Amino acid sequence: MSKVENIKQEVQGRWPLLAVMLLAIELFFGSGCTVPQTSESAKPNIIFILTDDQDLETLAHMPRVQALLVKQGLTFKNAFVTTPLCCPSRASILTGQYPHNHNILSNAPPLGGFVKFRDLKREDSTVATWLRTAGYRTALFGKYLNGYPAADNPTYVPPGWDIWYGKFERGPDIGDYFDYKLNENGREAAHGKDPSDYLTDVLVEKAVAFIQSAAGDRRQPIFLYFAPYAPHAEGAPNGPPIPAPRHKGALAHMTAPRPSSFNEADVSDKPSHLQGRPVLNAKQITELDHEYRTRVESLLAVDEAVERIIKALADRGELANSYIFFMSDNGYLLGQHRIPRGKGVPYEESIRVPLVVRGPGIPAGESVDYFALNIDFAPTFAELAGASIPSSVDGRSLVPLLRGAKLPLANWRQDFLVEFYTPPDAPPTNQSYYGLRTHDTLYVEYASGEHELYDLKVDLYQLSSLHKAAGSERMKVLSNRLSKLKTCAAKTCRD
Ligand SMILES: [Ca+2]
Ligand SMILES: [Ca+2]
Repeated sequence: MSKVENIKQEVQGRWPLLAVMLLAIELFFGSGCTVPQTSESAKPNIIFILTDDQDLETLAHMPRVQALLVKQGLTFKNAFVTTPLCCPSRASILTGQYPHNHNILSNAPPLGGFVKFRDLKREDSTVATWLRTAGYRTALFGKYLNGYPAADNPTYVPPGWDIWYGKFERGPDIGDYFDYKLNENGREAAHGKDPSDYLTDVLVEKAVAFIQSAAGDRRQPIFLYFAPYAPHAEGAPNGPPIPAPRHKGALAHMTAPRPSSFNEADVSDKPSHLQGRPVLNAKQITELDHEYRTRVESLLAVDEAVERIIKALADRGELANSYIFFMSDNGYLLGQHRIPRGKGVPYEESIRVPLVVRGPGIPAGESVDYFALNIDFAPTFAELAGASIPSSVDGRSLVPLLRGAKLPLANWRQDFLVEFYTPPDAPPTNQSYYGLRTHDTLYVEYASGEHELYDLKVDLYQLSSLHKAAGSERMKVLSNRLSKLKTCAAKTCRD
């Protein structure tokens, strides 16, 4: 039985009322419903829903996203981030550039973080400024960049945003799901512990109000950037995420997936910083199962938020003229390759993300194999908005792909760069690397001089690195291509 069928049965068994409701949602929002017409020349609304640290597998546990986006839209089966870490990935989403070009290499100074992004003047040219110039009303709800805001200017609103609900970085007194602060359009607002303060719910409340006030104005299309924290771990050191009180314990029986890479038996093929990892013990496995449950439970509020956003668009007669994108800023591991939790590594669970798109002209319930990357969103949104795409952009607009598998796979990009930079004071759990991902290969060069090479046709779970057996000729071909990509800029990244 597929995972989705599992969920369906689970939902039907556990919450019969929810099952009936989901059917009603499908019928209401499905292709058969009549949607009020908008003028054909009106620019489309662009809705971008960005979760935090959501790995691909967990998407199956979001029944509304399945009904309203997956069944009604196009799934990119090969969606990846070029750096599996929050701040570099989000900077890539905003600029359409690889980290080696926008220079936000990690989450905190000196390698990265919000203040560096601001001080490098990257905010003067982001997808928000481009779309605003193209006539859009732009709004952000939730997480912007790690380290936001600067202590000396907590009510700062970056250029390009008309409406701003930016969440403060967590701190000793600032949480991620409760007891947090938002910059609400230039006013610092503290939210407490009441169930009604739950971050995802507060953000969607604001987002729906924005749709109700703005999207009814046919003269001005909207760009809505909705970025809840779920399912990111809460606080340091890596506490599990906090579900909405109504969802706490809803999935008490769930355990983390156990792919063949779970607690990898032999890690002698791995680079030295991973070889030293002990086999996970029973206590660690109990903890990661708990974290998995709370991750999925925390996503249930996001699932509901997606439905509320879509309903708000439908109520305003704007759904048929709206593109809705759903993705995550990076993936996540729970026990694979003996890594108890986290991201950053170049393996599939870390770099692969969910990506679903619905909107005008997009086929319902289809999927495609093209590589789609986080650097592609800025040029995609610019093209949809009729904005000009700056020549600095490394990514490619996904618009030619949105009509399904019409373009031969060979006419699209065949590989991409994965880059990761370790802060000087980081624990020795990972190290800087450059990786080359093709449709059937992952090749990695570490700062230590070590290598990895996986043949994904036969080793999807990356259990046996072939770097020693591959032969110098093959390694050289891969290394040459990687050298080109790691210094590419704009056109040379896109070609
Ligand atoms: Ca993240
Ligand atoms: Ca192995």
